[in-house]
Amino acid sequence: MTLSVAIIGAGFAGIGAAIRLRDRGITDFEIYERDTRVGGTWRDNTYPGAACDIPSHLYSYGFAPKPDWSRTYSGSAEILDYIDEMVDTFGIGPHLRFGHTVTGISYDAQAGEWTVSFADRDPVRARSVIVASGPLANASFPDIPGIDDYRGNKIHSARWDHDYDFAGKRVAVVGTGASGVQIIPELVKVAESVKVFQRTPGWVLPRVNGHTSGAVRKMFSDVPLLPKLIRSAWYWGHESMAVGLVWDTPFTRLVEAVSALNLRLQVADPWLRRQLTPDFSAGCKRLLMTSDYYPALQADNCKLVTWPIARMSEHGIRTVEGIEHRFDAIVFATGFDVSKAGTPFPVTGVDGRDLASEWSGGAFAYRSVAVSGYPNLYFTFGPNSGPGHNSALVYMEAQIDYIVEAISRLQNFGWRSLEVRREAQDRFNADIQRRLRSTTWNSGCQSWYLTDDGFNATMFPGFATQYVNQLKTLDLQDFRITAARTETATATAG
Ligand code: N01
Repeated sequence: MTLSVAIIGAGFAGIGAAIRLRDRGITDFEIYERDTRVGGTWRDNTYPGAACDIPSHLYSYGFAPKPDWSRTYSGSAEILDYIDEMVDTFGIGPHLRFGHTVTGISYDAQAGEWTVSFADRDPVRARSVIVASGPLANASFPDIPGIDDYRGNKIHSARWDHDYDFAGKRVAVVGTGASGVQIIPELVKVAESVKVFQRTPGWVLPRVNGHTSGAVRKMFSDVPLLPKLIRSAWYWGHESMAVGLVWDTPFTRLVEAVSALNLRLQVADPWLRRQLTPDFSAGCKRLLMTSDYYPALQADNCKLVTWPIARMSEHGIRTVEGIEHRFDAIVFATGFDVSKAGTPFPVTGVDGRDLASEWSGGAFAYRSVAVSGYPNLYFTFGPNSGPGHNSALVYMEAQIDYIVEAISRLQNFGWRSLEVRREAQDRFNADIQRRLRSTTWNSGCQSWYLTDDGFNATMFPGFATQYVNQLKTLDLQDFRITAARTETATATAG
């Protein structure tokens, strides 16, 4: 049996794609998930304090509004509940196949079908494949010498050990990115002592996270227009931030000035302020949204360490000036192994071509979703689809609708394949890379957005509105269509 669609990954993107496929009457699809439950990065990131730094009315799908978010910025548990609710409400459960790790996908041009191979079950055939495995799937421990020598507890932010009791323990946190700044205030509340190992300080803006009262939630449920208006207000508020965060402009200096003022208001000690002052343009790395990080750093049981880490020892961390810091546990808030080059598993396209080799210098695609030489294959959160200033779900929703439109056309017109033309893809990428040159991400800092060679395969250089607009129309003149039998046809409809 050949499925219409195989979806790889049951995080936000995979579940969203499933909902939209069903909306279009496509029901013979399966979702393969290596874990035992849905949720992707929100299933994995359950560290204390885990929350979204985008307001929930915006960090949700437009086609699945949730009027009763309990706070402005929800915690990971409520976001995971939202994903579970979508699975129930839209009848996605029967499509889920848990515990199956995909080991490769391969295209059969003759049949116009993909074979999806697994570590633990027989392969399946599908006409189209959606790779929704997400960029933040693989937790990454840093390459610190001696990391395996350490005998205490090593805990990664994305693989939290809920059985470990931090009360009364001497704890280190390595990493002060978006995850680190959420974890540190929570650990400071319970641990005997917390030492924070900072390599690069980030720009911080306050995050006011209020509870939404029962009355307001009821009002939002009764009058659906209200949460829509709130979503719209948040959307345009974030969209305006692009002017300072995506491009280096006078507005960037304004963001930096507000952030510096926030630092001055929250941190009295000038030396600590200096240690916490970034030396790169705001926006180059992800802006940190937190109101409790600076106060936590100044708690009596917390200390910021800015000496670089030389190595790890049996008992803790040795910094370059020769001091050994001893700990009961070390928390690594050191991010993810993000595939900016290569593919999450081997992808074999037309005539045996290998996507990992083509992407070895950095990934690229057409409008971030399709790649020439790999017909009927689509990526969510593919190359150059990342937002620096707005909700990832706005981008994801646009990708999903575009992909589902392409798959519906394939089904409805009985095409064998739909493959983006190389020249359209090259044109698109030349433009993307040209536009990236003037963005803050390429302005000189180190981040997970860039390859070691400085190639940006991750971010979209523009407003969310531009990203969404380019995915509103499936421009078929940019695709090669192969009819069900053997002849090749070029459609002109847009
Ligand atoms: O990871 P990161 P993250 N020695 O890669 C440090 C999303 N997210 O998990 O800056 C010492 O940003 C590293 O230092 P430096 C969001 O997309 C979203 O925090 O490289 N330190 C940095 O401080 C985000 O971008 C939410 O110098 C080392 C930290 O570890 C993405 O997840 C919440 C080191 C890694 O920061 C990743 O964020 C949380 C070493 N050897 C996360 N190696 C939302 O709210 C690394 N570091 C939506």
